[in-house]
Amino acid sequence: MLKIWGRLTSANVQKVVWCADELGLDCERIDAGGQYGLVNTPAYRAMNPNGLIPVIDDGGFVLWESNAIVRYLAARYGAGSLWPTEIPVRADADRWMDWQAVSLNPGIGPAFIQLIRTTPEKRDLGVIENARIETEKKLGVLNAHLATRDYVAGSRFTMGDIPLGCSVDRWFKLPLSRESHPHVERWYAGLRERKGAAQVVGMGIA
Ligand SMILES: N[C@@H](CCC(=O)N[C@@H](CS)C(=O)NCC(=O)O)C(=O)O
Repeated sequence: MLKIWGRLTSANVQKVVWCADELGLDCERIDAGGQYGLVNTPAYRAMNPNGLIPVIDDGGFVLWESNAIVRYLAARYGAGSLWPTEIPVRADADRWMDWQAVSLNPGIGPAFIQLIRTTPEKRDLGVIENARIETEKKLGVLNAHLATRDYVAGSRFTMGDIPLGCSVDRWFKLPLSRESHPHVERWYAGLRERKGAAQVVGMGIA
């Protein structure tokens, strides 16, 4: 059975839980990180020396780094579905996974920390505004891409939609004013209907 370590309030853990659900995998999730601790124990550090969540153990194969985990599960259990077999389609899905981590998340992350994890008197409004401006620019790029396709890698849902879906879900739940990105909104509304997304969508922001 697949084991997943990490609290469900983490968007990075949500990616893995959503992916496992899409693939119909039998799995056990163990709360770790945040108020659950565990990440500084020697046993956990032996699995992930960074002391971060998520981590998986799939029949003795241990892996950390959320997008790498999504890729691994898709490749191993989802060839032809989450893992496109056409190489250009797979490269497209891959590209949007990298973009989520290196372009989109650096804007959403600071906005989340300031608005959700920082008390009002300690909030830095300049950080929030910069994060908002950067994220709106990035969502404009995604919006233009989704104007001509149903999902990030084309006409079918793939692994590429999962990390972005978690990031956009988080962005839409943040208490701040947002610009309209109709194609992103249409795509996100479709993702919300998926059974695999239920735990992510149903999660409050904390
Ligand atoms: N790049 C890593 C980032 C992992 C990460 O930063 N995880 C956060 C939660 S989103 C964490 O472990 N925070 C410490 C904690 O929850 O105790 C990944 O995508 O897996």
